[in-house]
Amino acid sequence: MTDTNDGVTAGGEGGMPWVTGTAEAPGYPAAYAERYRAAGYWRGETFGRMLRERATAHPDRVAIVDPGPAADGSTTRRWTYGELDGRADRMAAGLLALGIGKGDRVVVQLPNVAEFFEVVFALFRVGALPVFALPAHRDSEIRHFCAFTEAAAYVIPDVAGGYDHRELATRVRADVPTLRHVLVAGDPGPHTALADVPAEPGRPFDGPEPHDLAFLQLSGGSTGVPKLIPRTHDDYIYSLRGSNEICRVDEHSVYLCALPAAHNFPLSSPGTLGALHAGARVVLAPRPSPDVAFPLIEREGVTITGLVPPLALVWTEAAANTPHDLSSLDVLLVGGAKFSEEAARRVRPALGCTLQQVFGMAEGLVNYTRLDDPEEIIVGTQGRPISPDDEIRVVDDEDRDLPVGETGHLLTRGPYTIRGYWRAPEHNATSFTPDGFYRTGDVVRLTEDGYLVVEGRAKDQINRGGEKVAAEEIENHILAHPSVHDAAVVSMPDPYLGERTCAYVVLRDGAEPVRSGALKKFIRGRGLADYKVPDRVEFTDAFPQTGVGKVSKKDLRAAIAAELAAKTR
Ligand code: AMP
Ligand code: DBH
Repeated sequence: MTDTNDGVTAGGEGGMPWVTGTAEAPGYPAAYAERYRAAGYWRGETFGRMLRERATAHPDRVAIVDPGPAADGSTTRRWTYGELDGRADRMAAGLLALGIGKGDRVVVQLPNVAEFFEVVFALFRVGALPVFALPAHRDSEIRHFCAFTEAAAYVIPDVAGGYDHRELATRVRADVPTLRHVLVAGDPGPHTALADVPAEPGRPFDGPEPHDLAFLQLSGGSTGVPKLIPRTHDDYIYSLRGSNEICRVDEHSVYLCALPAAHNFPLSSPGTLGALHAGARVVLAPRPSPDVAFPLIEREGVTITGLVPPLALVWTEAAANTPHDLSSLDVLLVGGAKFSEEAARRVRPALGCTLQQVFGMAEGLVNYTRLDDPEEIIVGTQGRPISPDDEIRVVDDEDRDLPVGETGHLLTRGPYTIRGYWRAPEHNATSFTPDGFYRTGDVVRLTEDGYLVVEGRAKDQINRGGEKVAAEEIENHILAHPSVHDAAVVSMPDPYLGERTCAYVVLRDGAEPVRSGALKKFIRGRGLADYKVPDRVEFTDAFPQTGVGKVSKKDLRAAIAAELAAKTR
């Protein structure tokens, strides 16, 4: 078999060509693409056409509700499907006039505002690829996304969460020669306002094909720099359709987007794009806290939303004495990190809605508990896959399949799981098996009924309440400090976030001593997302080693866990 994952020139399974691949991202082998089409998963849809169809069928239905800054509803914007479609068309024409077209990459870093959808659907329509940055990202991440993707444009808010993104854009632009445009939702400062992007329709253009890439999503990753995940229109739209069916999202649903809109979970599980696919209504929460979200649920009649476990805990507690009527809420999805069984049991009594656990990944595979599952499955498992054609393997360290019920590494392949990261052939050789299974890095157990229980993680990543931190990325920032000889970042248990980050540091012999606070300040000063700054720094003389002389992170995790336990005793 010549089945490799290194790009379009490689043979697919059985010598078939990769029909959907490009030189930049391995696609699905022809035999699989055929199978996924024949099964009716891939239906030849694109996002641009999807929105047009919804807008034609029901132009006056509300698509997006953006409450704006005022809590009393006075700044609320409501865009109908017709309006969103028209705006996406005008923005698409404007982007083309700026020279942004098919295949170009555009880093989109917007908070939960209506413009996110206007811009993203305009990019979908022309076939330019949004690169979904999170609002928390700073110089280090944004510079990497712009430079690595050779982005033509970067889309930002003016100020969000007290941070001026225009200044960040000015710095990044000076370093990245391909970056021709900075487009700003709001006051543009030295850049271009989205509102000033030329609106007159330009020349006709070829939109993307259903098997073309739609966007690049971010991986939480475990390596020095975040990997980019290439998703096609066809595969992603299938995951939306499947999610809508499982989560019972239809045109009467109202989806509250409480997590950052660009994240894969609120984007697609079933998320804002699922809701728009169903012709439902999307309500954008500027922040996920109960004081913002609960009034929105009441006022807008929200029926479904998704949260990470720490927020689900906060909501569960706040619901006990809220004056707001939350009775419209039917479904609360919880995922992104493991939700403890004990916390899961409290959701229904407190919020009066059905809990749906979701275990997903931007690389593809998404598992849900089903709404009519028995309580024990809902609280005790992380669900089962969307698709009958999601292939699941649980294997030992040598890739040998384990009997059902045993705990091992989760490998997966299927109709909406990527076959490789974007422009990362070397990494792909280890992140995927030769026959195309994605190595998730998750350690799971399969129940007799085919449900997955997440038991742990083999990848070098800390899951900080759903926010993923790649250890190596942070270690590299720490190693940049002149007094540091070596660094190892590990997770430590935390009652609220599940895990936090602890950096073990060995200082150089005879180096200027440095304190924990100063080191954190140094790391923050390198311009990275705040959630990646280590929560704790421990200095040590040497790292414990494994049998083969590698740093034993297992021992470091055990050491910090024991130290924390001793303190709380
Ligand atoms: P990413 O690859 O960055 O999209 O992050 C996906 C990862 O988040 C998964 O591989 C898991 O490690 C983790 N994850 C997502 N949902 C859950 C969940 N419900 N329980 C445990 N881990 C989860
Ligand atoms: O953590 C994730 O990446 C995630 C969680 C739930 C995800 O991508 C998803 C659902 O689609």
